[in-house]
Amino acid sequence: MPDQQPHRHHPRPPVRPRALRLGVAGPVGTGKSSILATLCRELAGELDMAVVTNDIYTDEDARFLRSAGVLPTERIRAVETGACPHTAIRDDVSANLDAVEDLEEAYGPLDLVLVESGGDNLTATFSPALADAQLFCIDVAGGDVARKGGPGITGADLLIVNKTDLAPHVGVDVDAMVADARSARDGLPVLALSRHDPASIAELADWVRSVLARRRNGTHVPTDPGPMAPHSHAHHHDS
Ligand SMILES: Nc1nc2c(ncn2[C@@H]2O[C@H](COP(=O)(O)OP(=O)(O)OP(=O)(O)O)[C@@H](O)[C@H]2O)c(=O)[nH]1
Ligand SMILES: [Mg+2]
Repeated sequence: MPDQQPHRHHPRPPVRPRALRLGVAGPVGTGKSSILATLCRELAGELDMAVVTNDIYTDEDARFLRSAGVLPTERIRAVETGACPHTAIRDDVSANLDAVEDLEEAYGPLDLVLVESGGDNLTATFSPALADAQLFCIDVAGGDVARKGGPGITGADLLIVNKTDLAPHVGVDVDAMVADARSARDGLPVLALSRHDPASIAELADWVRSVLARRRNGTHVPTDPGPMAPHSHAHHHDS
C-alpha cells in the first residue's frame, strides 16, 4: 500500500540560501571602499564574494577595488546612480538588485555580496529590499556626527567609527565618540576601526561571520533603520 503520510514530514534537500547582502553606507570619504577592500582581503579565502558599488557619475569606487586586487575584477560591478545616490539604495533599488542578481547568476552560489552606497553628504540608509544587513560608517574626522544621530547612526546593524589612527591628529577622543554613538543606539553594536589596527579588522570580520551564521540559521531579521530625514538639495525628486 502506498505511503499515505502527509508529505510535510519528508526531508527537503538542503537549499543554499542566496548570498547575504551587506550594505555599507555613510558620508563621503569616511572609508566605505576601504572597508569593502578590507572585508574582501579578510574573507574572500573562506567565502564566495562579490561587490557592487554605487557612484554618482563614475565607476571610481569599482576601479579602486579592482586595482586593490582583492577579488577577481569581474566580481566587482558598478552601478552609476546619476545625481541621486540615496534613491538607488532606498526608493528604487532595481538597478542594484539587477547587479546583485547578475553577479549571483554568473558566479553563484555566493555567500556574501557587499554593496557600497554612493558618496552622499546625507545619511542615506539601505532599503531592506536591497540589504539584509547594513553597516554605517563615520570617521573620527567628521565632527560630532555620532551625537547628532540620524537613521544610519541609530539603526544600522553595525556602526563603525573609522580611522581611529587619525584621532590624535584631529583632537578626537575615540572612547568618548564611541560612548556617544552607543548611547544613540539602544544596545546595537559600535566598532572603532582602523585599517592600521589588525584587532579591529578581526572584530569586523567576525561581526560579518556572525551575521552570516545568524542568517543561515534563520535568526537574523533584516531591519530598516528608517528613511533619512526630509531634505532638499539642487535636484528634484519625489521623496
Ligand atoms: N588614516 C586612515 N585613513 C583611511 C582609513 N580608511 C580609509 N582611509 C582613507 O580615507 C580616504 C577615503 O577612503 P575611501 O575608502 O575611499 O572612502 P569612501 O567612504 O569609500 O569615499 P566615497 O566613496 O568617495 O564616499 C582614503 O584616502 C583612504 O585611504 C583608515 O583606517 N585610516
Ligand atoms: Mg567609496
